Amino acid sequence: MNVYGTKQIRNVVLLGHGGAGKTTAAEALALVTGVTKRMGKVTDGNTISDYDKEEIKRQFSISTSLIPLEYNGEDGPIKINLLDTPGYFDFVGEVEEAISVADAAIIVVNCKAGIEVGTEKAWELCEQYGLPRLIFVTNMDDDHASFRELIIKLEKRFGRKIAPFQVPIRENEKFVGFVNVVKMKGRRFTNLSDYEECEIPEYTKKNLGIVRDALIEAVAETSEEYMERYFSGEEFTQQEISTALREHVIDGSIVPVLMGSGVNAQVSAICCRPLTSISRHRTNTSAWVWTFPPASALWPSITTT
Ligand SMILES: Nc1nc2c(ncn2[C@@H]2O[C@H](COP(=O)(O)OP(=O)(O)OP(=O)(O)O)[C@@H](O)[C@H]2O)c(=O)[nH]1
Ligand SMILES: [Mg+2]
Repeated sequence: MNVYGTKQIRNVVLLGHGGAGKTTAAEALALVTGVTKRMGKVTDGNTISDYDKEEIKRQFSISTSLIPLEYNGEDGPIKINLLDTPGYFDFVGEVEEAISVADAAIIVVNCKAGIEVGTEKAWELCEQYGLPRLIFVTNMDDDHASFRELIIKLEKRFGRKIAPFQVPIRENEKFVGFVNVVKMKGRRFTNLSDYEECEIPEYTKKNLGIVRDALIEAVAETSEEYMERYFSGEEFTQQEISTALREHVIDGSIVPVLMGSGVNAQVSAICCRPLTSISRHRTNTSAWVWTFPPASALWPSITTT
């Protein structure tokens, strides 16, 4: 077993409404990162996270559980302590405790259910604790789940911080992959979270253009020099885009939205890479100090997936 120093450990909290799909996403992440060889189901009562007798009986999380994942980042292995919290408000104390030790948050939103009270609560807590976060939209396997409608609702509720970094690819109404908006590349799932590169479908291009423009504007806002270059029509390099977006996620001015399906384990490591590249430590009881690894270690998911 690897021994990890403090700088290689990331505490990431999973937040969201009851039944949104946190435990299932955690189970899928455990599978795709090799912690387990089989994927448990909440309904079968055999997930790593909901192991308590009451949780098995009731089929929802009651206490926060920790799922340690090992992940090979660009700068070597890191350990991600995934904290799966309960969504039901009766157990909100568990959520607050988990947030108080977290470096970053993943807010899980069920695409079909949309924004729920628990989503709003999760967002408020992240604001309160100043946590960098991303939104993971799950249930994309549901044929009636509209990602576009959800994005509109998220923007309306949480403002322009909301930045879809992926656009879904559907074939015969089935979710089969996504477009990486930062790299402008198509990805088609092959097995679980694995994927191969594919053409960007024509029908996605209109939405993709809108989303991409918004991201580039965010990059331009990073500095006056960038702003001038943007207005003079100059293109940014891939490295510049990734670095600028990373800075915006860290300072909370951008919240990436990624997608997948928990039950089909189409979660890929993208769920944890961007925000888990950030580590922080407490200097005293009231202040947090953020420390960042080199830029190359950040945003690998966005730049390499
Ligand atoms: N079709 C589909 N079902 C899902 C997906 N993710 C979760 N589910 C189902 O939704 C139900 C709730 O999922 P959980 O993972 O327990 O949700 P949770 O957010 O952990 O819920 P709490 O522990 O109550 O906060 C389960 O029956 C899952 O099988 C998904 O991506 N697609
Ligand atoms: Mg749960």
